[in-house]
Amino acid sequence: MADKKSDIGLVGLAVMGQNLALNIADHGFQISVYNRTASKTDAFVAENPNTPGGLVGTQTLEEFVQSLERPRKVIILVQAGRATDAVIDGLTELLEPDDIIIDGGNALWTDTIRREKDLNAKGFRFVGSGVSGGEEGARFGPSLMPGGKESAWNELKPIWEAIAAKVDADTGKPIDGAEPGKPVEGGVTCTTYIGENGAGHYVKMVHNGIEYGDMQMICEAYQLMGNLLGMEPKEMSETFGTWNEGVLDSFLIEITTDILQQTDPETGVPFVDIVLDTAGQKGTGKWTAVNALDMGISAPLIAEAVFARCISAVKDERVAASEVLKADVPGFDGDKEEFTQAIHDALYCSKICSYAQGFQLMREAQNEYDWNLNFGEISMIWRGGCIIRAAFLQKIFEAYQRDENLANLLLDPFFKSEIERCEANWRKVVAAGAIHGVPIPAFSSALAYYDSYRSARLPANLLQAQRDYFGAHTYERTDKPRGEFFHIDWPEADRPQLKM
Ligand code: NBP
Repeated sequence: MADKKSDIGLVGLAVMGQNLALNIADHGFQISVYNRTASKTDAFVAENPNTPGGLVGTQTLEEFVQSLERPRKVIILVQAGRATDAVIDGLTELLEPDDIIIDGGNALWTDTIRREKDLNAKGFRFVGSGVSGGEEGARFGPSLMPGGKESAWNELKPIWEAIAAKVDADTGKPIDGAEPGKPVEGGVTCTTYIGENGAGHYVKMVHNGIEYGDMQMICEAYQLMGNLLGMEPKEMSETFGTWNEGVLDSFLIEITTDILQQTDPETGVPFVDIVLDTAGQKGTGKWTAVNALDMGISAPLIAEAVFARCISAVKDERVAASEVLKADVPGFDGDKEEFTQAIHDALYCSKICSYAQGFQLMREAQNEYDWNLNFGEISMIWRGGCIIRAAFLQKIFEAYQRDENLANLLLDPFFKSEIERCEANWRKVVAAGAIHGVPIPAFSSALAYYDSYRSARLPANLLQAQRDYFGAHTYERTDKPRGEFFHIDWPEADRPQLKM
């Protein structure tokens, strides 16, 4: 063991843990590491002998805890859920008051709230930090979303700021040579204190929900290009590449451009064509959609993105249904170039709606949990290091700079004018999807969201009348103040009877 105590420790040496540990060590911090299966620790330390800060491999949790400088800072990067609780239980036997546990996994925010309460009661401090950007982000600069007591964050801050992504605010490109721990001049360090208890993990969850939406929207653009315009993957790649130069400039468009260029090493066919069309999921998108339903906030695009993965997963059933349900739809005979631009615009408008929904969720959650979220800062720490990094986030930042209490992104003057500019094409694409039988649930639900949100009057008056009819659920009147409820005695005799 090293003579000097380590600045920080990390438990869990799978993909994320190994990469984050190397990132921390690269920034000059000595880090102790521990993994349940000790052979992984040995191999990891042996493979990385010369990091600037130094890796200290430990074989037992006791040895690990003893190797850390006080107040100890321990990052947990194990499987979310029971494994995290098991590691916390083991640590609390050994840690001392004021020591800090940091959960960097994809924890459910309500688990984080529970854990923080329990740990605070035992005298420990706890930070639930979202870590985004996958393997690459963890290694070279993730977007980090920490939540918990501010005193705990202040202890962690120098390390979190050192290892987080640092990007140019205008271009989103990584800034080289930024000094560890120092905010970058003219740039963004992709971490900030998010808020109390589960706020960091909540914001990370919404990030993942938005990521589901972004991926689904790109897939819908791809499907329209293929099914309606007959484009081959290489041609699509060129189109996505062009789009990446404009308002859609983002990591996900960039990797899509690359993926569509790739050929399958075994067969030589476009790689994307040999990948089976069944999508998996780990649950954070579903959590976001479930939470939207629980809070009564409209976030249909994120939910549609989850459902799109669900229906993709019933491949055999879809193949069988395709033989039976043969819709009589016409082929597309419009102008290819014009329609390609229309797809671009539909994607852009839908993306604005998707982010509007994500930020609505965070706004409601902050009321529910008494957080004080800074939406402008949140959009900026997603500017680099994470999967949804995009030029577009700069515009969201500017929108919240103009009005920190913005009711909905759609009402910001910039986004309003962008939608007005592209709206006709968006409608054209949604209509084409319906006419030609191409499923585009994200594009269509985004348009329905937009049209609903801008409707002064929705048909919920009839719905409320139906509720009053069958369940005496009462209704409010257009000619009386809000909050006064009425009920009509629907005559029994006039009620339709169920025919048996
Ligand atoms: P995994 O989620 O695959 O977890 C594997 C790690 O958990 C191993 O170190 C394993 O130890 C340890 N572990 C388990 Br499983 N049960 C344990 C227990 N009861 N006690 C102690 N250790 C236990 O690792 P990952 O993919 O690196 O992800 C780590 C966390 O980061 C997760 O919460 C994940 O959701 C989150 N995350 C992942 C990504 C990504 O791109 N993968 C991105 C962002 C966030 P062992 O070696 O002894 O089995």
